[in-house]
Amino acid sequence: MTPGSALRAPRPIETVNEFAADVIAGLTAKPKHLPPKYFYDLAGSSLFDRITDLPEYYPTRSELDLLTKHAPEIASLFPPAYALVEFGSGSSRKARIVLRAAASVEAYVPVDISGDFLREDAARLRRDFPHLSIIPVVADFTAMTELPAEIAAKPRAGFFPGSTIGNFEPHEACAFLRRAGGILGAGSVLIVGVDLEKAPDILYRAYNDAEGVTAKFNLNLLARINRELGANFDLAAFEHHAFYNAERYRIEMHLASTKRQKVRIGETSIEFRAGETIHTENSYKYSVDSFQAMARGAGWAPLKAWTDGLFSVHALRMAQD
Ligand code: SAH
Ligand code: AVI
Repeated sequence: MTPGSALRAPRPIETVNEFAADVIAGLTAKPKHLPPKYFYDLAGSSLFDRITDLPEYYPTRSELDLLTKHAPEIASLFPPAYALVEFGSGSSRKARIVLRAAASVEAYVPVDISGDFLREDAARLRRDFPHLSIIPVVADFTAMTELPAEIAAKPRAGFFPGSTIGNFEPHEACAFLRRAGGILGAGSVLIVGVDLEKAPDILYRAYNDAEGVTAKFNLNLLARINRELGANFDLAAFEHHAFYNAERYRIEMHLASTKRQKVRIGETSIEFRAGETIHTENSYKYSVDSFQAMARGAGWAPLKAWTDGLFSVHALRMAQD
């Protein structure tokens, strides 16, 4: 999808075809897997918002506290008359903290793949920040090459909170940081939220909440495939599994088939063994040092890291040409 072009347009047919092609490719592969970006339709983004308020899901609370505490210092790193670009903005709850502290910001560009959710958020932002240009972009941020023309002449600062970077494989995270550097430009500052390695039981609880919201978020992927691709997944025949893989420093989320079964997606039939899983998400955890080493490898100089022992917020600067 071309960045900036699709906000008011109906969902283009290529998007549906790309979704179908990725789903069939992932479910006919061994082991079965699905890309986590497809969690986020309107229902998935709303479920993620509920996750952020769960008592077990510490990352959002930690990051909100760190941003609130350090917002003036963060804002002081940004250039005058700049545009703030957020990758994977969701409800923009964290951007609001930065935008309130940033006297010289002129435009906010939330980029998200979840178009309906982004549209609703943009309307609220326009009401709450009437002096700012709000320029939402519906796009896959891993494929973005440019920013909207309206901010072409402005200096940019980047914002990538939520530890969304943890949902990439480490080599993809490095490639994303490089791409973001190209989009934001030489000398720009990027603020990134990164979840930290910690005791496995804290991580386990964060992805296995007592209320079952994370399970609903995971299962919504199958519900979305039913809704949009006319599949016949029986949601009651799949279970949410999440566990910490200590060797790879990541939480893994899977959907496990409770029995031997066949599922139809259009013309394609997919067979499941009892206990077979679909790997739906990784959420990598870093140390401050391991994240900074990766950022350096992608051309970013670490300026500062703020942590509360659970979560980290990093300020990075792109090298000058
Ligand atoms: N920044 C918010 C939301 C994080 S959830 C916060 O910190 O709370 C991750 C967000 O990234 C979701 O809103 C999701 O829709 C978006 N997202 C995930 N993969 C994406 C992709 N490939 N391209 C664009 N947005 C993506
Ligand atoms: C968006 N992302 C960083 C979340 C995470 O923690 O990996 C998504 C999530 N998955 C389950 N709970 C939250």
